[in-house]
Amino acid sequence: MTSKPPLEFPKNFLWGAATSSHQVEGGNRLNDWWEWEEAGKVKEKSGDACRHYSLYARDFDLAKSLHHNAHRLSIEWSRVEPEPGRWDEDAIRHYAEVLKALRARGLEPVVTLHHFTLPVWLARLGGWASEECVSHFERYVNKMATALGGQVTYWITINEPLVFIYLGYIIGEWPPGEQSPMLALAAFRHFILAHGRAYQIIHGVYEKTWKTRPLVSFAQHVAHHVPCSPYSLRDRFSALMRHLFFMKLPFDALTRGYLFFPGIFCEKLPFKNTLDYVGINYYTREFIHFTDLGFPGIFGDMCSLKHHRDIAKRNQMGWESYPEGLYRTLMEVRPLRLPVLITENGSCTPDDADRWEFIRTHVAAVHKAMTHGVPMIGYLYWSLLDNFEWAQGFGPRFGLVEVDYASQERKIRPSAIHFSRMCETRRLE
Ligand code: IFM
Repeated sequence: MTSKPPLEFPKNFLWGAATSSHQVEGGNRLNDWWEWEEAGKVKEKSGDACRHYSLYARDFDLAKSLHHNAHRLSIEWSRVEPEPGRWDEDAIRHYAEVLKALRARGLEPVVTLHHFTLPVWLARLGGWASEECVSHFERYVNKMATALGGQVTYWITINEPLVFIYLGYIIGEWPPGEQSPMLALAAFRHFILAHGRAYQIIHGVYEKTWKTRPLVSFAQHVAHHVPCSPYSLRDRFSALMRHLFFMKLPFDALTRGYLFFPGIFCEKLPFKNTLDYVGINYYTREFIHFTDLGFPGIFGDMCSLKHHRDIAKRNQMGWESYPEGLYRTLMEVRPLRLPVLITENGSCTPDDADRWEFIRTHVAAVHKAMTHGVPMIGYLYWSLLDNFEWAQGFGPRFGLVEVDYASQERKIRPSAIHFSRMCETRRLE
């Protein structure tokens, strides 16, 4: 029996892991999530989280020792702008130090400007449902690009806007806890406007101040949507609607410059081509079944199909490992003719062997897409550390590195070592 040749990756491929401020930093008292936690809306509070705000250098040492050459993190808006228009220069200096610490270790920073949390003052002004939020975001982006731009090439304006909208404005599980399709649509429109403006602002600041070219995108959560029953036209309709809304619509808006959803809205935007690359957060496939023809009913519901014979193992969040879905997603974005960065992909599991199997098979899917013409920039695993998984608290363990929350000790998992071999050799055996 002959063994398969290893899968080779290009020299400049980015390998690393991702985090976000509220999930790891600890003590983010000035944002809407902290307030939500204090109000008892979730089972666990983020508290000190991984105390990464002070332990970042130690954590980056770990990433370096694991042969990562890139790292994604987010800036905590509520720290740098604790009141409208008032900048906390210490917090800005902190993030400048964080970026320097990454560069000093040979890690390329990938910086997210908004990862689910809002300063409390902005949430009180109506958050993303209010158009005012767009101009506040513009001011914040301008300040960050000016203060930190010298260290950053890869920017992500907004993380997973549609997840945020679904959980915050449709089912109300996250702040602001709304269940309003009208507010959801307003927030969606404002996210699109905010991204477009942020794109223009970052490019403007780089042209004027840094004389380099940034690469700006957003991180889109993409699930592979399939009908619960392939024989049901109604299930197929809902799966298609979900796919159009969650995948096609945002990319069309940001590349072609119009917001269009059949029968619901149509608007020409004041910008187009505002993606320098595509950021994909991929985790699983979702089985969808029809509920009704209203809004958001047309997007159907998820069925669990617990006993379906084709379904692979599920993780602590109940998500199935389905690498083929990542390959198909990448093939679907290929016509955009933009480079693609996997901005998140990961699994939370008590069985670390499953984590490595997850990584191995998903990286193989990325490689397959590359050989079929998708220009890949890199792969960032979610997450470097175990962390605060929002409404699910500290239960789900996504980390390459295990965190003991009581002692704040870190322990490298075997899957991290397997992954590090791949990062070092740029090949998957
Ligand atoms: O932890 C989250 C992250 O904040 C956004 N993407 C999905 C991850 C896992 O649920």
